[in-house]
Amino acid sequence: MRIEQEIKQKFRRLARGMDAVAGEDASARLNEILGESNINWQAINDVLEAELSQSFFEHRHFKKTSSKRQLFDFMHSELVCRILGEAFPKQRFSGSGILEPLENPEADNARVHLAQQGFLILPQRLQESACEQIVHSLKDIEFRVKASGEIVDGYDAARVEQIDGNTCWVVDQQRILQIPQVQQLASDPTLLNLIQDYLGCVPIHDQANCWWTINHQTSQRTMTSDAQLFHQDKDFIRFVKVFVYLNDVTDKNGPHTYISGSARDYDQHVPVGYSISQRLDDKHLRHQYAIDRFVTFQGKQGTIIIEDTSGFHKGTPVQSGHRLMLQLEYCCSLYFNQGLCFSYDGLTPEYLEFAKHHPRTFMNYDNERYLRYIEQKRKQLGGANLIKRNVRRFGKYLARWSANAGLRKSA
Ligand SMILES: O=C(O)CCC(=O)C(=O)O
Repeated sequence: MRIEQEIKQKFRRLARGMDAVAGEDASARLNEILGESNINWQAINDVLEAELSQSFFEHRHFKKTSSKRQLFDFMHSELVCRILGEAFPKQRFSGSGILEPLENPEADNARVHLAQQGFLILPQRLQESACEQIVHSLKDIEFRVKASGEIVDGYDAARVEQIDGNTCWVVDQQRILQIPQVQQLASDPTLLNLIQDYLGCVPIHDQANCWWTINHQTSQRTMTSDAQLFHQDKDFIRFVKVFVYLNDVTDKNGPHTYISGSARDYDQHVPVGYSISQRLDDKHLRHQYAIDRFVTFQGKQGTIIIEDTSGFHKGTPVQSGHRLMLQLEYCCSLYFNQGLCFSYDGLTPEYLEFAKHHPRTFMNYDNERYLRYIEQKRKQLGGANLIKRNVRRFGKYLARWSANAGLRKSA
């Protein structure tokens, strides 16, 4: 069977929840989409196959698909989203949210800005009280220092000096999701409608993290591991992150930086032999992009940024103080899934009700899968911490030994 036929068949099976007329219309639009030139049929077929079999929930999915991530250039990810948008009909998100709704023409301007530039600073901020309640909850949530692997018991501004690295992430993202204000934001209709319009299909919630960024080391190694050199994320075929500053962010405490529009044209600006997880230095990108495309986001507590981080972005190393940043992520499909998922445990009745009405948005929530995932993650972190501790000990031993050897030589 020709691959186009296979794609059409799979599409019909995926779209079978639609009524007959809507199904016919969707199939006609699929034909139009597939009529476009330069299509990577195999990539589209693979995604539809994974959507049908839900193989992205299998342990080996990520490994099996990782070599294909380079294939998804912007044109193809947009195309896949259009197909998914036809197969799983979009539904306007409604209800009263935590954010002030956007009225036209502001809403239209926001959509156009996000579509063209790949980022948007929302005109409204998350209220101070909500930010403070989130910050308060972080005090009881474990963080992990990215560079050293050490576990920090909870967020504590007074302990910044003791942390051995530049960036901490939460160990268990479920704990962030359990904060009621985070759930209110993750289900906010204004936010979700903007994201749905950007992706072109129903958004799937896939991350809830927090970046605690500290002033410490500016070695190339730490800046690489801590996302403080320009890079692209390729977590999924198409996805956006939502960043919320939980404290005021100035040029001193690590503002996030983005190259406007680079999600669309990055392929024209990368060096030969570039691979997607590679870090690029500022010098290279300054030769490639006009200065006015580098955007540094300073902002008050509650500032919300929606960003397509498949464009070039980085955190700026902190000079003084620290930065706390909440991060949500939404994707078009769980293809490329690495296993992170959520459970329904500890979520508010309002959020659970919302989830019931939006099954695709919440398809990455599963109590049993979550337990397996977190168990495995704890095992991995335990092993990784042990290795890192031993490497550090050996490093210290080596430093002492060479200092002594130096002394002996000069004596
Ligand atoms: O602002 C930052 O610290 C960097 C964030 C980042 O690189 C990411 O979310 O992928």
